[in-house]
Amino acid sequence: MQSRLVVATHNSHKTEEIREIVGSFFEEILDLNDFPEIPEAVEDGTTFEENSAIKAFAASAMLTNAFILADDSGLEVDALDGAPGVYSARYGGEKATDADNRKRLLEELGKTGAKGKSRSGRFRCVLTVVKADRKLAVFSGSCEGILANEEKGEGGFGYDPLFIPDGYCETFGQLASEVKHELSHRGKALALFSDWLRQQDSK
Ligand code: ITT
Repeated sequence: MQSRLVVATHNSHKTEEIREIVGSFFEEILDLNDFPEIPEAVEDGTTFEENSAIKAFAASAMLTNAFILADDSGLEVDALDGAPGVYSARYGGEKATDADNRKRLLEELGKTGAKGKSRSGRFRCVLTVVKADRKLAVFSGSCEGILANEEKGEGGFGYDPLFIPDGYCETFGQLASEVKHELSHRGKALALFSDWLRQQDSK
């Protein structure tokens, strides 16, 4: 197996979660913050699958022969017809912070008047593994839940303080990171990646 994994992301929260879940498979896990010369990929796909592949191949073009994992993820809210979806990172504007995105989400949800279970939604994550410009594997995960009326909890990142996974009363911002990893879109996709890594090792 590879000793180094490069995660094709500038989001260090994602990298940290990936380290926590699959760190034991690699001697080191880097991300694009370690390669400032690599420009930001243009995420102009219309699906998580497309944007995940775009990010993986953009990094691969600059890091010849590196073992690369890209993560494209986001939140779909039923009362908003699936928004923010693939636009989750930019929901609050082109340079939006996580706080801006959460503020816009609460505003848009407020306009719908949706309450309780009608505030259902899900996180989605698509991981793409690329090496030497070849797509080796794609893994997906999703996590169903409902959107809270207000932010709760300081943990996690992004929309976590607003997302209550099914079967729980607390948001991902309140739940321990181990619990989030068991339930989350990324945790599920990374569990499939882990199985794949084990299979590669046994070949
Ligand atoms: P890269 O493109 O550099 O990977 P990004 O943060 O822009 O970083 P995406 O394009 O995949 O990544 O956008 C994901 C959006 O969904 C972003 O707003 C995240 O905050 C949010 N998101 C993804 N996973 C999440 C999680 O586990 N918890 C909360 N929010 C999450």
